[in-house]
Amino acid sequence: MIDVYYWTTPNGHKITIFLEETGLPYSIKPVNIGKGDQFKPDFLAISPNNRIPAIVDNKPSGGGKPISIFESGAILQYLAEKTGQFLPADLRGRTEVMQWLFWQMGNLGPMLGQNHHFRGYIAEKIPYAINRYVKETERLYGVLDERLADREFVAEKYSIADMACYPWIVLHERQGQNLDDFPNLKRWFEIIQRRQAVQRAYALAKGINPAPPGMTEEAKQILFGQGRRAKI
Ligand SMILES: N[C@@H](CCC(=O)N[C@@H](CS)C(=O)NCC(=O)O)C(=O)O
Repeated sequence: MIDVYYWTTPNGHKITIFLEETGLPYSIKPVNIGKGDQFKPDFLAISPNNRIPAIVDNKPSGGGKPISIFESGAILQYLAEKTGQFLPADLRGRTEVMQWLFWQMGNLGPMLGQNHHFRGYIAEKIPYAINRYVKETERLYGVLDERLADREFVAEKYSIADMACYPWIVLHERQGQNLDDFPNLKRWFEIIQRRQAVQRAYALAKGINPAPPGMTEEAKQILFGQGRRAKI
């Protein structure tokens, strides 16, 4: 059984999509980041960067003590290697998936996260910041669209690279993007959206956090301007 420290955000969905795709048994441990659960010592022991997702594999391959992992890219890689699924074993195929996985981790996630922050979450609208991150989002969507021009998925087959990118594209409207401007990306998006496992992952999220999209003032206080804070 895999324990999944999870909240209903793009980085959380990546892991539940993988687990639903593979059928690996898992147990959700909700970490409500809008209430500050990410600062609890038990969670920080697993995820020292106070971010979801994280997992604990209680039955690692080869036996031994449970293994804990934070960072969604490291988790996807670990689970793909554990199951032998969604990451090719051959050098070229594996390298292709890993470079797009890292591209998501270093570009798509962080930049779109800043887009959400400046465009959506804060009351003060700073035109320079909004323009910077909306444009950068547009650029990254363009990179993906170009990549998908002659292939169905980001790498040769559906992989952990697709699972990492998809939850961020779900929020395209919030990012000021129109998928009609990116026809290859739109086709890819609709193919993944139709997958049963993806639908199950998003349905599960609704059960865990039925709150409407958006952020409460309490959550903003907890999430923004953290600086160096004492554990709670
Ligand atoms: N690079 C990390 C990013 C994780 C991340 O930013 N998680 C957010 C939710 S999407 C979080 O836990 N935020 C809590 C906080 O900011 O305190 C990953 O890919 O796992």
